[in-house]
Amino acid sequence: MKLCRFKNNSGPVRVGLVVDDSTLLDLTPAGVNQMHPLLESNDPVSQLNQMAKQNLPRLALSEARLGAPVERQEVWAAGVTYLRSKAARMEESDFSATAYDKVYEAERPELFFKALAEKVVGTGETVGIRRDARWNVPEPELALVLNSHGKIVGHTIGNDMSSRDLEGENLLYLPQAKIYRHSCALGPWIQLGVTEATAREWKIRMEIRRKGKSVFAGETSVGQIKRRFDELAGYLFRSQVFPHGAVLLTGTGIVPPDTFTLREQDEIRIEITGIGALRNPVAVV
Ligand code: DO4
Ligand code: MG
Repeated sequence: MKLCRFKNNSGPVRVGLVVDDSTLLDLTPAGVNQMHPLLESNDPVSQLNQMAKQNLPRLALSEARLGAPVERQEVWAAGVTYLRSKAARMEESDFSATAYDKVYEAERPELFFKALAEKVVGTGETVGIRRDARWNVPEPELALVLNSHGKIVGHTIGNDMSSRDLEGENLLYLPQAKIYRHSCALGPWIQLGVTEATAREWKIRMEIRRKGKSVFAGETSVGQIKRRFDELAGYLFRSQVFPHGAVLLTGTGIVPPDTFTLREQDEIRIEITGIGALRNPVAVV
């Protein structure tokens, strides 16, 4: 069941249900103006199934402008959860290599703040590459949608845009490598009601196109994430509260070759089977 935020021609952002690959149900007449109460409820899927039986306005998905499926949640990210990510970071940095090696094996995961909800971009919107960095990549990641109790209520697609030269120069530059304008994309919607076992069967694919030609394509599987989702969520909620819930990116397992850097106007497409596809053009910020 796919829950989205959208705008039609005019008016405020609405909440909708994507019922097949091309149709959206507007949940406004069912009294749903925000995703938050649904995400906090015990059984959002049953509630939405009931609502979907009502005679709700339908519109073509192609006519709606989808917004990032996030309202007031903080967005956080886990790092070095795939062997591929550990290897790539150890290569990019001489003096941080040990840190990446250790955190992959450690009991406590790497977790870092990524974005405020209002700064997240949705599908179709521009993601940024820093003008003061020379090695910039997308990081395609499964994102867990957590309610205020830390329960995983849904999954979406995330892009943890990163500047590898800054990150590799000094670990203390990580916030600058990771948190800047348009550095986080989420979307196109939240897939509700899926267990971790099912999500672990999903594939993650990324393609980057430049002037209409494919310049990078890669694939991994969610099953290769080293840590359990409830372990990551549990650490995030330790000694912390998220009254509006949180979104947690689970780390990247697709890393383009070291010779690759993004350029303005590149097009990034990230697909997670079982969710859909997140598409973003690139701009220098
Ligand atoms: O510490 C570096 C960041 C790791 C990361 O973002 C990832 O593995 O996805
Ligand atoms: Mg990442």
